[in-house]
Amino acid sequence: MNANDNALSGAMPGTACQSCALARNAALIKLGVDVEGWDYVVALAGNPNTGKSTVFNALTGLRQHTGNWPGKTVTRAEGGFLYNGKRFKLVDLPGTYSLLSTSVDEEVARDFILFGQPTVTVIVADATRLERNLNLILQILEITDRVVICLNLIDEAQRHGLKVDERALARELGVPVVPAVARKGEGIRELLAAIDDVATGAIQTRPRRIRNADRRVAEAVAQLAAQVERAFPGLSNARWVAMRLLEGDERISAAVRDGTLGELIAENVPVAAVPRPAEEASAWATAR
Ligand SMILES: Nc1nc2c(ncn2[C@@H]2O[C@H](COP(=O)(O)OP(=O)(O)O)[C@@H](O)[C@H]2O)c(=O)[nH]1
Ligand SMILES: [Mg+2]
Repeated sequence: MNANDNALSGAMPGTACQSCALARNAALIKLGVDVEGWDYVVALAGNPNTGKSTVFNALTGLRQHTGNWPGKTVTRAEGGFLYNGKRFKLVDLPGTYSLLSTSVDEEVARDFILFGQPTVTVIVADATRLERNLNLILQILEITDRVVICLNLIDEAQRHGLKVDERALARELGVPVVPAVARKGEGIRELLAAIDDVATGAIQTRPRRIRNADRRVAEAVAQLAAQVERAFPGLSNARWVAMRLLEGDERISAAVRDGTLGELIAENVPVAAVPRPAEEASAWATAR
């Protein structure tokens, strides 16, 4: 399947905001990510056992290293790949079922997507357990609109007589969906193309966001979101922030109070922020 084959076409190049790029870099450095030498940062998220590590290895080959998240005993794998002449840094997030910060793993994953502002977040989903995986997918779509879904374990789904209509799913979720059998390398090429298209803005996503069923909750969220937006103009996920504030989320409340929430203001189109020496290219895997 072609990654563009999903009713999400229509390039809309925008302008890079240098101060946004600097703020994002500062946030990434705080999260322990070396910002030298990349054009784009890609986060890899997903439920445990969906083939995340397999996808990571297929994308980065041997160009990877592991360490810990700053101040946490949670391990992190990082790697890089070269695609279409651009350097992508790939950061593996802990496998989680949700992003509600009820465990260190969930907190690490959420903070990275929220504060690290990866250019693209790839969610590896298990095609045999789509319903369960949709929980995390929808939560991530509330935070960021730059998402690609890797619908993995298609071979297992077939073995169980399951067929997922990935085009309908892409339409419903508003982001590209790439079917894959990561263990055999199937779909990796299409995944790379989709990541590149979302990173450059060649594909504009329209993420599905859940509306509150209860009118009073919806009104409270809308009111608070408007205030959040006034305080932090340009914030792309004010609604999500408003919902966390209503829940009494300590970390988000603190970020609003001390102004670090301003770091979340997204650029229109992520563009290379840090120039790097040409010889560094040799340190990156060349993706197929
Ligand atoms: N059948 C099948 N198995 C896969 C596929 N991708 C990964 N696996 C297997 O699923 C298991 C979990 O994969 P892993 O990458 O460790 O998952 P993670 O926990 O999400 O990082 C491993 O045994 C993989 O070899 C796939 O597309 N098809
Ligand atoms: Mg893993």
